[in-house]
Amino acid sequence: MTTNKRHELISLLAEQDDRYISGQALSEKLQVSRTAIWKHINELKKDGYQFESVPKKGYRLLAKPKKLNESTIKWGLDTNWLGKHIEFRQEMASTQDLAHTLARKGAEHGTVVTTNKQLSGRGRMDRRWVSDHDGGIWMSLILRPNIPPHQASQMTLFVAVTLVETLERVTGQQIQIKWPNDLFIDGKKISGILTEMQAELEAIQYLIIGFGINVNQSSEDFPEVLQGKSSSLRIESGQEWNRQVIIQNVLQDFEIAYQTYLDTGFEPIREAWLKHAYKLNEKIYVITTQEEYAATVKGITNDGALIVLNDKNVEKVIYSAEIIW
Ligand code: BT5
Repeated sequence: MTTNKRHELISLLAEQDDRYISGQALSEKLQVSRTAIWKHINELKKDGYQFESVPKKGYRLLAKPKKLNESTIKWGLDTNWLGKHIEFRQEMASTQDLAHTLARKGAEHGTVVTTNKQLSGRGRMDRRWVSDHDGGIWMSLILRPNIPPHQASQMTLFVAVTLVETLERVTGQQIQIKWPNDLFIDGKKISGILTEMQAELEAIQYLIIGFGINVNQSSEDFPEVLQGKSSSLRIESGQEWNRQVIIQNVLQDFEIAYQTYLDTGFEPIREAWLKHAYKLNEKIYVITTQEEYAATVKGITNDGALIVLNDKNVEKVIYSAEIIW
């Protein structure tokens, strides 16, 4: 049975809610033999699906697996191009690295790379991203957008806005964006975004959008250096979350928002970003290679730089600096 048939089988079973569906009905709908259905149900059980089967009545789906893999993500995923190809491994060094390798070999636009644990997850400037725990979402998307390379910086902000909106809707938490790429709940980091690009002068060959979301970790799961600074959706909301559901929502929203971004440009994203901006109109301290000063956060430019007012009320545009928030 092909992977598609298998997804159809799971969808058919899930559509029944609490009712049974007979092996005969399944075999007719999927146009495969009853033996094939039976074999496949057994394979799905190994994947963590739980069924009840009653003679003369048929099968009933009792529980979906919690474990993450290619098929549990794909099951019920309602996208047109994002995640049609999913590269999943139980663990890997970094989803960014594998995504780069696949992209260089020609992986298609919308390929998703994900894993349960990263052994060398990384942030910007080769900082370490703690992700050797299977409670999070560690994911990289391969995109081949038809935009000029200088516009790529907008993508990090676009991803931040899209992630915030999805995570707020799914979890009911209030999430803020700390410029440029951190998602915060109540002053603690729950997610980080890393955009990397391979480009020529005129055109982007590919973008790798990586993001990590702390979902089900508890406080003890974070190393000491991150205590008090990092958090997870579970810690903040007091409940566990199904990672597949979050991933599916993220991918579905991302696909729609991506098209809107290509059609309408950056302005709506800038506005949405401002609504979620961490410390907007509040004081921060900026340290650059040339100077350091107290400033007030005012907004972002169209290329994603931070706009602040310094202590003499002069506007400054920051592309990179150390900021004490
Ligand atoms: C980021 O970098 O925040 C981008 C993180 C991107 C991670 C994803 S996971 C999937 C993909 N594969 C990868 O290998 N990476 C991407 P940056 O702004 O440089 O922040 C890094 C800093 O965040 C670290 O120096 C720590 O202070 C903090 N940090 C590390 N792990 C964390 C975690 N799990 N939760 C919260 N904060 C963390």
